[in-house]
Amino acid sequence: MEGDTLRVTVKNRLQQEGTSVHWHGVPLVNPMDGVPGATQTEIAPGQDFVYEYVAPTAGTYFYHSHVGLQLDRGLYGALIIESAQEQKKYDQDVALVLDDWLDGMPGIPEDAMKKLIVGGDKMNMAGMGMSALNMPPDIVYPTYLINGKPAEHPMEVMVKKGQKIRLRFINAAAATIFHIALQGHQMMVTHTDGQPVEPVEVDTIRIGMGERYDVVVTANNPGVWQLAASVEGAAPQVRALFRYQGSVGQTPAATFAPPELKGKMLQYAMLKAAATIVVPPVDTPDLVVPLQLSGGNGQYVWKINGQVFNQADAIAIPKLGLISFQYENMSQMVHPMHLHGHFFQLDNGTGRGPLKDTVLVNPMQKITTNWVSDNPGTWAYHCHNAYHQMAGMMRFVKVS
Ligand SMILES: [Cu+2]
Repeated sequence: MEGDTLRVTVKNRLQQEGTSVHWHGVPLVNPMDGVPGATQTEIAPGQDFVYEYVAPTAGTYFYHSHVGLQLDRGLYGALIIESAQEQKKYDQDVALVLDDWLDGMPGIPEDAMKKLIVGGDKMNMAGMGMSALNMPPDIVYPTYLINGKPAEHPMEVMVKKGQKIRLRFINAAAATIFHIALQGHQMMVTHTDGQPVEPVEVDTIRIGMGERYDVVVTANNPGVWQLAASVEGAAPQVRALFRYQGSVGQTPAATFAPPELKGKMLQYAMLKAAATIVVPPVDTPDLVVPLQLSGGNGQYVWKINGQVFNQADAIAIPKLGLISFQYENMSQMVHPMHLHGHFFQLDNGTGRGPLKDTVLVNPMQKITTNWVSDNPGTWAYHCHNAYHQMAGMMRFVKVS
């Protein structure tokens, strides 16, 4: 519950690796943010660490290791902070965590990273000139999961006719953008990255790594339906089943792609912050930060303003300023850019753009986000493609 104190003891029982836990999207106090080098040292093998903070803002979040490629080995979980005020207009609340999985199939994420580096970004070159929605991903994984289950053994959401179901989609994948659709139904989008938006009804949602969407589905079409998450730019999909109680309908095949995947897709320009949300004033920023995203072109190196993380200084941000991050993606890959410790407002042309903490920046696209630097400390700021992050696309920003 919002306002509650969360106390979590992390016991690192890995044999040889340090770890940490980052509370993705939660605008918490800096020392609890879980970023080695910025807010703490790694929790050494055999050691414990206690995270304790007041849950500041209701919403759908997740937590994950912020060390190396541990996120891609499954060190993550859903974090739902309930609102004390919100009136519940739904009968069921279901979190659905999407993931891409290669660990042990065979090899480990570090092997995948080596292949990417040796390959010199061939996938990226293959995608030259394609639209953002069919760019091949860095890695086509051997399997994909929803709540730990592959398409052949899907999890089932059991519903009754007449119910309203809140679905919370969390993309915990390391390198996969998904398109989500529910066969036979539309989805009413109510939140992005935990924060409420004016409801908008769509057939399909594009969700980047680190993004979250909450939707409400009205169960008005009995049957057994495919809830599909299709991999952007590649053939595979993963699915859950949406099963009405008492329904004798046939179960769709694992690979069946609902026609809704080609229906009305949620665009950022359709999202407006809910009326209850205070958005930053957008007129006169105190600091404009141009952020050029680059990399690829035959080398698996990803940069912000021409520098990789370990060559760059922290970006100095004045406290309590209005900060404008102005992206220009000069590369041929999509980058889900994530800011720790703050929500930003996406400038999507509506004047009331949604508050988010992660935004997909498409190839050759320019995007502006504005945020108020009201949370002092050193915060990480990076691409949420774990492999791009490891290959340099990260910075610290120091709010002081
Ligand atoms: Cu990236």
